[in-house]
Amino acid sequence: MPDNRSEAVKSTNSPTSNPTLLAWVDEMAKLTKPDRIVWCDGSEEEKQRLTKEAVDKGILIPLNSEKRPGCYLHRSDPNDVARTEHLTFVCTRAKEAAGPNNNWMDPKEGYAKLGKLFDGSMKGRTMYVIPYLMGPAGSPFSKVGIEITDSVYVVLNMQLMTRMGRIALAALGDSSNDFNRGLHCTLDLDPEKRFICHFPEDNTIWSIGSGYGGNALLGKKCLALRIASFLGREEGWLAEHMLILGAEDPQGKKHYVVAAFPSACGKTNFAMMVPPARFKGWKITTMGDDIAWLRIGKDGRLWAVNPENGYFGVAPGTNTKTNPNAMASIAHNAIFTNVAMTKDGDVWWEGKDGEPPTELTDWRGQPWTPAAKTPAAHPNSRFTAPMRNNPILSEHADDPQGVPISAIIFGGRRATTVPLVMQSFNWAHGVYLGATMGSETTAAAAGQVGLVRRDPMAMLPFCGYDMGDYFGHWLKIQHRLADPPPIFLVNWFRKSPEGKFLWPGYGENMRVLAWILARAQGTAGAGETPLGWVPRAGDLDVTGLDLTPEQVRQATAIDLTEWGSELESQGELFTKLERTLPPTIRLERELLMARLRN
Ligand code: OXD
Ligand code: MN
Repeated sequence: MPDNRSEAVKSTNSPTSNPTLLAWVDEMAKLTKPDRIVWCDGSEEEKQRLTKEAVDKGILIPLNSEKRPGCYLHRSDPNDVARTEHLTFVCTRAKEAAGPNNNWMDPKEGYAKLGKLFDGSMKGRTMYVIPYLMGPAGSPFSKVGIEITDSVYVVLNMQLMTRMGRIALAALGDSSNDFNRGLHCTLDLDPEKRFICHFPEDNTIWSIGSGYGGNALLGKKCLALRIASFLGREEGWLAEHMLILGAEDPQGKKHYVVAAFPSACGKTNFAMMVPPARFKGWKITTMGDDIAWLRIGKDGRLWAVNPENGYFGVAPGTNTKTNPNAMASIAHNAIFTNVAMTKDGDVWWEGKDGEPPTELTDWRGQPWTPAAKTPAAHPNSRFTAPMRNNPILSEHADDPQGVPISAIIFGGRRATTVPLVMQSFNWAHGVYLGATMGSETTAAAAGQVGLVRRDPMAMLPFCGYDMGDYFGHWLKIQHRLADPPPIFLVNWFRKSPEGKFLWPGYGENMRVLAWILARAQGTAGAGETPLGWVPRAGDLDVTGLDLTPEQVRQATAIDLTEWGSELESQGELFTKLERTLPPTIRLERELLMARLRN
């Protein structure tokens, strides 16, 4: 009997007459052979319908409707709980274009290899077509993506994380072919058949075998960082792994900063920070907590837009003290992934408020008590929440132009060496500090946790092209900036020799931010060291902080011997990127080495 399935799916009602889009969806349907096609419109009615379907199939578990109205829990396959960097590929025609920082696959091989896996992969399943917009509607900087997926969990997450449905089709229009083509299928979640392939030259992403956020919500890491960084280089802008926050001082003066930290290093907490009592009258607002698209405005300033519409945050450690605004954001209409569940249908994770309940269901669905040897929530358990739930959401979150940036911050998770804060001497030195940033690995990616690795600008897993060229692109950006924002390096995670954190972090980071903003305006002092400008005693406001002067000294100290070893260990990165490393970056290191030897 002839297989007329693709004929049947073709007749499904589609909400667009865009011929390129229709032809592509048809082609993907012929490949994956779904039983039915559903075009997502992003409506509330659709959300209710798909949520019910997900609940009926056990994909979502409803939570206590009084404690967490509109909230659901999802439990992943235990082997699919984090990004899989070793299975993530950049497929450019020339291997060199992807650079030594990426796994590379020939595009022909990529399409052929994954094509075999996609062939018939949606038989018996529904194929959802998700039109989505990264960035505010009406912004010349926004990008349209279409994600085809077999996962209702992906649809419901994309609904929270992006501007999805009709709004995106309207932005695309009836004739444009300028959209990202994303094809995703969970298949059978077999890690042996898991690949996340990017084809930046075709504005295409094929992801198979995983339902995990960073692998499956294609608008986020795949489009807004890997593909966008590639496009940004061609088009003269930057796609960065950065939060964007606004800070208004008691006099009503507003500034915006961007900050790049690796995954699970506190971007969401910093972006939603509550200033301590000492900083009464200051107001922090959140533009974004993970990704910034940076362009040079007509005024020669750097402007930032958050392409996302929601938060996909790390749950463990989040509580009403560390991040009350995140807690408010997840109070209703949120999806939780791999957290624990209380007896009365609420959520729990390590580091949530109060003592652990005496009985829980852990992230795998097993009974759990505090005597258990394993955590109740997965260390990379997540919440997905609409940004509109955030009580301190910036009034510019939907502004098509974004916000002008006064300072750029880079930061890693480092137990030693890197001081609390340091300002670069100039743009090139700042690019060098970002480029050579090291950080301890976290549970956000599969693999060992706690190893220091170089994570340039927190973009190691996300830069869609050669990292040396990326540094070159950053350096070139300066030429078009009338007044480049100052660049800073921070470290909230330094520890004493006894292994205790030296800095309280969270809201107290406001003290560091206040110094950074004052430096940006030329109103705060600093001392020069061979490494950069640092706050001297008295420059950083530590009034009311529960730390001894010795603790503050230790948190801010620069040990030149430790920096000697740090520079040594940067050597590996320089060797790896040798082919394209800009001479400026090499010279910055040599200059620094010479200063340390003096
Ligand atoms: C994220 C990540 O999910 O960086 O934001 O892994
Ligand atoms: Mn991230």
